[in-house]
Amino acid sequence: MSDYHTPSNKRNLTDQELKEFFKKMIEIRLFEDEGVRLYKQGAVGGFYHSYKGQEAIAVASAFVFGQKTGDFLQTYRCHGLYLALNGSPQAGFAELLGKREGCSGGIGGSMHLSLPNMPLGEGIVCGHAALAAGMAHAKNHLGNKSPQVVCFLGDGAVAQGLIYEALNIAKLSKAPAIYVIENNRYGMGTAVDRAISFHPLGKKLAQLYDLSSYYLKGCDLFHLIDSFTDVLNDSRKTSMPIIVEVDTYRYQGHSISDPGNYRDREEIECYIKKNDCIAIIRKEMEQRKIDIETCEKEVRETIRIALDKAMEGKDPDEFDMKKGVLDEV
Ligand SMILES: Cc1ncc(C[n+]2csc(CCOP(=O)(O)OP(=O)(O)O)c2C)c(N)n1
Repeated sequence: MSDYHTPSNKRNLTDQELKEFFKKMIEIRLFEDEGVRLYKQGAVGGFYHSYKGQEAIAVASAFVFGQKTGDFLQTYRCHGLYLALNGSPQAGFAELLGKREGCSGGIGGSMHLSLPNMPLGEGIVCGHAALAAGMAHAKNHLGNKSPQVVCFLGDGAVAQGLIYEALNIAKLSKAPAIYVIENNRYGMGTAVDRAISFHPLGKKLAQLYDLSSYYLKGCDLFHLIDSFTDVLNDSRKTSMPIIVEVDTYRYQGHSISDPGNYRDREEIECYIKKNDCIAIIRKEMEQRKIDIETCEKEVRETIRIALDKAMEGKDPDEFDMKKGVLDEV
């Protein structure tokens, strides 16, 4: 589609910045590859939702909205944002493996990686949309407008009633939350066109509440960085909720046990061939003659060491398991 947002400025990334972004995107992809491998071996309990294909969105938003200063809420598809926010790959793997050294103490698992500024991977579709409104409202109330509240949702959230309640209250209370809808074209096995009666999702939702909206190209890190910068400036200027819809695609099934019978292999391959976010940044690096091989080697080593160390972790004991559940503990 050609109606993506046109950024007002183009940021010139340095070679060093480009390298760091590339490495982070590769880190997410390799993490997912290893995670899926562990899941298929039976080493990871619960469900596993891969972020493969969507890496540029997490990396660009962490960079623009503040890796350390923003507050982020994400769905169960949370591994990419966790790593983009500089979550340790070792603590991430340990969490997948249910080890007490995991980022959520080994009791959250794949769907619930967490960091101080990413308190959850939300399992309830759209469950955190109202939390984001509340968090943004609280910041207003406390006179602390600097940390940005960013709430990631899937396209499936737009079919949930809660999004309407959350946006209504966010608008009424002038809560400057940024809602980022990662439209990866499917909610489980249902294509978004079959699940939601209006399009474009972000624009129509925003019209309902008279809010700003942006439609972004999810495979293009450069476009995302420049566009998210416009979103951030808009949020600071208006101090109102904003809706961002990002056009993206998930490469793997909804979860790893999804056989994917609702789409052809050809559709996936065709998207990857034209729009892979890592291939796009790689091309720019090639043009600038940046040493891609060394970057990849370094990330592979980081992932290997992180996984080896995570495997050595301990299982949570009874005390760990009850923490936060029973008052007396
Ligand atoms: C309130 C609620 N309804 C249904 C489910 C079951 N469910 C889990 S994931 C999912 C699909 C969500 O798709 P989407 O929001 O597009 O996110 P994606 O998985 O594509 O990232 C559904 C229906 C749920 N977890 N919560």
